[in-house]
Amino acid sequence: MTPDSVQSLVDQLHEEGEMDIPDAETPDIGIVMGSDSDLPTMAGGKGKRPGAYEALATELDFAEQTDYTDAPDARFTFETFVCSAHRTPDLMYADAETAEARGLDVIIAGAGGKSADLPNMTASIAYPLPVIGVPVQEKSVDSVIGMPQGAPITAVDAGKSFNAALTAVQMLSREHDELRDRLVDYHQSLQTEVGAVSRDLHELGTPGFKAQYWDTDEQ
Ligand code: RP5
Repeated sequence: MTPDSVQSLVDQLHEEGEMDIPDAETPDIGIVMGSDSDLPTMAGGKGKRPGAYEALATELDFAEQTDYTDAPDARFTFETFVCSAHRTPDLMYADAETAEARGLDVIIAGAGGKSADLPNMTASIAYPLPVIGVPVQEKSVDSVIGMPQGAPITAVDAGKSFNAALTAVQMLSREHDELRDRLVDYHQSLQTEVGAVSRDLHELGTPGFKAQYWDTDEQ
């Protein structure tokens, strides 16, 4: 029997799928992960490299939508859920099955372990919505990318949810010039950083660069 905590989410997703809400007010990107223990990898933080949350919220001016019926002011938004493929298959199914009706344009799905089935099952159920898989660990790569012919998934390298977010926005940017501009600006900022660091390394010399950029105990 499905517990109330799961069933209420399943019901909510189906109710949202029935609502007639303008596309501009629904989340554009759905992020799902197999466990909240995946959050440091999927969002960033807790000693992990920056994740999808930083890419979207910090670099590309998206807002996280936490109430489907009350969109944030930001035009572009994402939502976040935990859906375990093996412990809550009903929730995984409902999330993927309703995604298109709820106005999502692309899903980022991450899972860890050797049987990281959430991304590929989500891709199968949500089809034709595109799904970008994130193997949360190295040992998850084969199970995330190993889809049979005719059942597509796009995937990033282990742990690189930041890139999954960029890929999702690249997809959206084909319809939204504003997002294309944000992506170009972000790439420009990366170039600017490399240029500045290169000049400092060249002009300060290696010892001077270490003294300025590195922690003293790293030198
Ligand atoms: C964790 O369990 C993994 O990080 C994975 O995402 C999560 C969910 O696995 P299942 O509950 O689907 O087996 O080890």
